[in-house]
Amino acid sequence: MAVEPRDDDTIVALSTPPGLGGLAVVRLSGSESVSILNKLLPPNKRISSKSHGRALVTTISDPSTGETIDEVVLTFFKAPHSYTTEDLVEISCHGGEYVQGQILKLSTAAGARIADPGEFTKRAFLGGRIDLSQAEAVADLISAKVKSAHRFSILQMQGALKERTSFLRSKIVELSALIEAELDFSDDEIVPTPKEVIAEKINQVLAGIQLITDNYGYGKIVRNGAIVPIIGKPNVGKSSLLNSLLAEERAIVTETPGTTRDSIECSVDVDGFLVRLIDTAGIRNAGESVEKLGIEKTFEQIQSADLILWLLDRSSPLGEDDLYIHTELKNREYITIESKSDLPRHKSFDPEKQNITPDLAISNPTGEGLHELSILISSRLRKYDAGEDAIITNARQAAALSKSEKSLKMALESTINNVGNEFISVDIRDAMNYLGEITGEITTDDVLNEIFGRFCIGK
Ligand SMILES: Nc1nc2c(ncn2[C@@H]2O[C@H](COP(=O)(O)OP(=O)(O)OP(=O)(O)O)[C@@H](O)[C@H]2O)c(=O)[nH]1
Ligand SMILES: [Mg+2]
Repeated sequence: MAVEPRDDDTIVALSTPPGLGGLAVVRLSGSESVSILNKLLPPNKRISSKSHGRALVTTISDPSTGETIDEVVLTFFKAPHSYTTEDLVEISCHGGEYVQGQILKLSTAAGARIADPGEFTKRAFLGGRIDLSQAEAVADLISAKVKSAHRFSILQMQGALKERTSFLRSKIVELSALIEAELDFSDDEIVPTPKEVIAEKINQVLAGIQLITDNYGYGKIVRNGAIVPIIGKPNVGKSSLLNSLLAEERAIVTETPGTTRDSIECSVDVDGFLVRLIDTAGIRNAGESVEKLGIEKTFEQIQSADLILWLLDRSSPLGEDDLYIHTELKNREYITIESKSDLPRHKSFDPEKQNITPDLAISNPTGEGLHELSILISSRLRKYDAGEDAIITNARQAAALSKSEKSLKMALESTINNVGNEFISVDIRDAMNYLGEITGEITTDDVLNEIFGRFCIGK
């Protein structure tokens, strides 16, 4: 019969990737972790409460046969001073599949249960060591590939978002106390707070929320990567630029205009940002149906881009297709690039005459301007940063903030319109609870399962 997992079981899992490696780490966490592990250790080398924070070199054996499985290093962290807030042991063993498998098998035979994905971090949350935004940051830190993603996951793991939302929530709690006090007492017993004062306090919290929300766009760029299509008329060198930035021959390059029909997306680290470069079909007012479909897709990509790289071929005349693209770029963030700078400027290549000012010139064969382009891309992406450390990086956090903002706006409107305090107080309470969703003060099992289910096993 399957045993229902409980939060107070002692759990075990491999915390390093499965497969071969020099070393592997198996973690055990829970009140029984020491007694379980001691069953596998020689009597003179067992863990006691004095072993906290110390490394112990010992052997692990199969208690039923006495066979030595491995020589290991154990590190013991006594509750509550551990990652999970429970008694926790990290077993550094040799990184062979058999050894890892045997240690897991012997631990479960001795009473541990194999951990669910993210269960160690879930226990850190349930034990009150970290809040939900910090738990999410652990997952972000593990998946961070570039500097900017790493920086924000570290800030969030250290509690930047938690502190900011807790501060805003405390302001709402004060507000709620003010309003509810008036509900409990008559006007003779308490001097009512003027509605202007209440409105001002609501506005202050709204401004705080706005500051964090403003940075969501940047948070998405940092976490999921910036969407950066390379566009231009056919043959300007878009696919060549993609290849240059990736430093590999990823897209097909030919001298025939209209080579790229379907877009290709590749992720690359550009000066610390994860950039999702998209090579697109060249835009021209011609071509047969397949090419036309490709061009339609390019226009969609222009609309959803965080930043566009627009190429102009300096070795050919500036044409109607270029001018048409320019009109499509209105109100979009883009960098204008003069391509093929190793070739002479065509005498009819005159962007300045059309009020187009190239930001820089590049050449794929010589590499001229490519480093400058990387720097320019990162500095343009940094413009999205509202300078806020408490940045939200996922839709769950954004939704909670937006619900809180909506409730506060309703409370503000009611305050201005002299609607009774009992109505205002309901909206204020809602706003408070929605903010609590970010840190996990208010949460459901479903939300927790959804968040921790996305972690890998052993984290
Ligand atoms: N001299 C020179 N030639 C280049 C440069 N970049 C690309 N080319 C050449 O220009 C031609 C077109 O390059 P592609 O990269 O395929 O251009 P594209 O914009 O992707 O073209 P389509 O996919 O047809 O829209 C090829 O013959 C390339 O070798 C450059 O910087 N200098
Ligand atoms: Mg191409």
